[in-house]
Amino acid sequence: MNHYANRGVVVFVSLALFFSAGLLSSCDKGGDQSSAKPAKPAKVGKMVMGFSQIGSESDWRAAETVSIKAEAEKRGVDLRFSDAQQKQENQIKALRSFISQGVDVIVLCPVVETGWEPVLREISKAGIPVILADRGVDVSDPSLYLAFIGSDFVEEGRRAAKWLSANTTGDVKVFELRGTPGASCATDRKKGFEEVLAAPENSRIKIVQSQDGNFERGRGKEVMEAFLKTKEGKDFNALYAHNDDMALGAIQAMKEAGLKPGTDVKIVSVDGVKAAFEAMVAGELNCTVECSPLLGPAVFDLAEALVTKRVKVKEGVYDQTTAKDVIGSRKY
Ligand code: GZL
Repeated sequence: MNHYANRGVVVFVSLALFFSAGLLSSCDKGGDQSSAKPAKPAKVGKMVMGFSQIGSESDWRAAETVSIKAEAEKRGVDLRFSDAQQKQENQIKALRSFISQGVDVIVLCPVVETGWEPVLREISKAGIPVILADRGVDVSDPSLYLAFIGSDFVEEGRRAAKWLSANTTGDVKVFELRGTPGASCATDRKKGFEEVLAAPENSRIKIVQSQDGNFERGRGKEVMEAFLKTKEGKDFNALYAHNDDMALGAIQAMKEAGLKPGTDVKIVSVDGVKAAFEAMVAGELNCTVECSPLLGPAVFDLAEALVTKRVKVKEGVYDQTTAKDVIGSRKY
């Protein structure tokens, strides 16, 4: 599987300069330039960005959307925002619409990893740069997008398992509430968690059942209600939820079933939304692994570098009234 490079939340500004200088363009594998339009000239005036958002399935997603829209407003960007209600076909429709609108740059939060190659090739032929925000794609030609901005989901899974290992003793029977099937963050959070459990010192920790909750609070509650009625559901003592919203739904179900979440069942989830902190203060959630949704500044820094073909350097003006104060911190 040709996974995107996963380097945490990093702005590949140097990569952006490299690409925007036309040294690398989004062309088909093997350097076939015929299918991709030549790089556009530097944009002057208001940038037009097409943003394909997954949906509004969780508090995390809502926070990401706020971060993007606030940054667009702050920078005076013409943001064409599309909410796909977690349907890939809606995202693909929006991407094609951005091509016909002739946007300067496209940002895609892909709901799942596969199925993007045809539309990404159409975008490449239109000469529009693509930035992946939040989740990754699995494509045979990584030049179909210029950079990925988001978290290291494998590491998030490792951190969840390491917390569980450090904060439990004896046999631990884990129920896993998975995110959207095929989403890079769900696949990788599972991968990282299982990687740590595979260590010999963690042989006492086992996943006894694993179900999809689609990152939604309501589904998390429903799935936990059903699980509690099963044989394993009567003999488990830990929950690993791929996001806080599903954990909070499951906590509701456990309380309604007479269990004490956070005490009878150790609960670790991912995201770090405010409701998770409220649950930890209430003693109902034990741990949340942070995954920042505040991607707006990084996304716009990179988009501006790609579209304007420049990164503005911050500079000041100094005179005799300020020289004494700053001279000690001058680097040149
Ligand atoms: C992770 C993001 C996930 C969050 C969920 O980067 O894609 O999707 O963990 C959200 O809360 O729905």
